[in-house]
Amino acid sequence: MSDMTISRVDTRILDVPLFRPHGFATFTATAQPILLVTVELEGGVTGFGEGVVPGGAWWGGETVETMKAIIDGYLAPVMVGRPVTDLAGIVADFEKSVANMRFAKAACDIAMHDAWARALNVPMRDLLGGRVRDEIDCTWALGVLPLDEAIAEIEERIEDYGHKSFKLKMGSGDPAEDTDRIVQLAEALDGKVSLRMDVNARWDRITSLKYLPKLAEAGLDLFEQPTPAHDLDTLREITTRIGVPVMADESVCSPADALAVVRAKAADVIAIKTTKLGGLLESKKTVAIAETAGLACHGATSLEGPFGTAASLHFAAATPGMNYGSELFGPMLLKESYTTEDIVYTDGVVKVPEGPGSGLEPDWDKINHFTRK
Ligand code: MUC
Ligand code: MG
Repeated sequence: MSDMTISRVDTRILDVPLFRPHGFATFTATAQPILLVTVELEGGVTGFGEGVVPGGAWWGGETVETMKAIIDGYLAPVMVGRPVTDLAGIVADFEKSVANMRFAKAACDIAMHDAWARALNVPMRDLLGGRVRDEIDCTWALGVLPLDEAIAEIEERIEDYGHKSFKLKMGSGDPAEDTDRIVQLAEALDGKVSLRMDVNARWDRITSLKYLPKLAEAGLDLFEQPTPAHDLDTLREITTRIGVPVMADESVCSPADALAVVRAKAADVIAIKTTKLGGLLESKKTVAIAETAGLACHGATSLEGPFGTAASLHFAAATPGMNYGSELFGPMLLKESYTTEDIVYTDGVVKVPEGPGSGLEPDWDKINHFTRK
């Protein structure tokens, strides 16, 4: 077995254009900044991780710039010189140097998992418990779009990729107009596909109680984080009063947050993002809590590129509790990718890449092209 000692940790910021703008409640992304983290082992193997937030600081406060500073200055020194087989010990030791900053820690955790799996010449999922599934349903998300553009995009995605469910971003405009737009979209699609909404915690209680029933009546089958993350009482009220399953996203950024949601009976589904949760080890703990309490888990995205998306796919491939599909479409939103092979999306599912580690290899010409100067 090649020398497993971590010899070097590098970080570089990539600015990767999207094929169309992606409108969130308070921000519209036209490019995706991605912090590419590489972990090199003495034996010559390199693992890849991505530090990614959806578009920028608006979602959770971290950015590629903060992640780069935290990794370069504080997390890399904990890693370099130690065997990658110390992974759990290294991740535990991160807490001695850096509080919070889970997106940055996730990039390191994932790059170390990738390096270790590549050194063993096994797929990443073998380090995560072994095979449960080879593919998972993939929802497509529409940014905030006018009705005609939304219908056209949905029809195109059904035709090209067989998506059976769509997530609709809301929250940027007047709630009445926003709701009316989505109701009209649901009427136009007439139950042909599953429709969900995500307002990124930007509605208050009274707005949610006024407009979510209209979306329930229109047939939406999942409400993602309608109200602020900390307010579990309101999330529970929405969950119990309206009847449509509620998915907690911003409310769950750690295993402890998942336990709080379980105790508060605040949601039916948890959005599992290996980024916001601080990596694959922390995600395993989070799913264990949710699954034990009977909550469903959804393979969610922070719009990662290929390496981050592949890591989440391997996680879902090895975790039975990931039973509510996924939205692991990130690479499809990018105008171009930066690996030699693309992740396969077909017939409404996304397939777990095969091969050592994440199953993907870097295209260094593309990476250098996207690297921020
Ligand atoms: C989020 O909050 O869900 C995931 C897909 C999308 O369109 O937004 C991201 C972040
Ligand atoms: Mg969300």
